[in-house]
Amino acid sequence: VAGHFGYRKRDQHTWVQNFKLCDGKLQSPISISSFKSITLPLPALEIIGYHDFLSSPLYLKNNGHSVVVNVNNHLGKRLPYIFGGSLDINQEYEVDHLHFHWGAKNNRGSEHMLNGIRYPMEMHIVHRNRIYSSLSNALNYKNGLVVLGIFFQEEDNKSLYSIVNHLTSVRWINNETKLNTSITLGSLLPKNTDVFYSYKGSLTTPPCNEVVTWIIFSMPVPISFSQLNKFRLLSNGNNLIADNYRKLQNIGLRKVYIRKL
Ligand code: SG4
Ligand code: ZN
Repeated sequence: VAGHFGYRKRDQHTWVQNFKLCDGKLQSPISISSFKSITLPLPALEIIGYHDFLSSPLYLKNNGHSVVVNVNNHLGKRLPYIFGGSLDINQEYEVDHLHFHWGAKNNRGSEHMLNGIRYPMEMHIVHRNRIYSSLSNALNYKNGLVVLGIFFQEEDNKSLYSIVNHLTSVRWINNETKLNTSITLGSLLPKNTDVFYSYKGSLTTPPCNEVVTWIIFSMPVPISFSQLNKFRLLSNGNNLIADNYRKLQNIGLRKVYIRKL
C-alpha cells in the first residue's frame, strides 16, 4: 500500500514529507491510560469464525516493514469477522491480514503503550468494513478499517509455533512461504477479550489514513524469549526489521473508551 519508509527516528520525521496524512490530528499509535479512559457500557465485541481453521494455503510474507499472514481468501466460507463492541451498529468488519511490530530488545516493540508499559510485541489483525470491496478501497473511508491490537508478553506459547517456525524461511524482503499447518485466529487472541480500549485513529504506517477504529485488548498474549528472537532475525535487506514501531502520537481532543465487565 505504501512505498518506501523507515523506522529510525530520523526516517520517521520524514514520513510527512511524502505522506501528508501522517501529520493529521487522529494519528496512531497513542499512549493509553486506563484511568484517563471513559468507561462505556459497551456490548461485548462479537468475534465470529475465529475458531475455524483458515483456508490453506496460508502464506507468511516479509514485506520489508513487517511479517504478514494474509487471510483474505477463505474459499467458499465467510471470512472471520467482528461486530458489536464500540463499532457502529450494523457494521461488520472482515479479516484481511495480520502482522506484527516488535523490538530488538524486550523493553520495546509494541506501538501502543498501556498504563506506561511498552510490550515487546504487538500483533495487528486488520479488518475491512464489508461494504468496501478491498483494503485499498476501504482506506478512503472513515469507517473503513478496524484493527485489533494484541500485546505480547514474555512467556511460552504453543499457539504461535506455526507462524514462528516458518520465520527462518522469510528472513529476507519479499520472501514468502506456505504455512504447513493451519491456524485459527482465535488461538492468537488473549484468553479474555472482555476488557478492551477503543479510539479513532489511523494506520501506523504511511500513508497514515485516519480510517481506523482501534480496539486494543487489555490482556496480553504470551510469547517466549526464543520465539521473539526469531522475529528479531528478520531483515529488509539492509537492516533488521526489529523496532518497526511508530513513535507515539498526540491524543489531542480524542477520547479513549474502555469496556469493562
Ligand atoms: C504493516 O506495514 C502491514 O504490512 C500493512 O499491510 C499495513 O497496512 C500497515 O502495517 C499499517 O497497518 O495496523 N499498523 S497498521 O496501522 O493494513 C494496511 C499491508 O500493506 C493498509 C497489507
Ligand atoms: Zn500494524
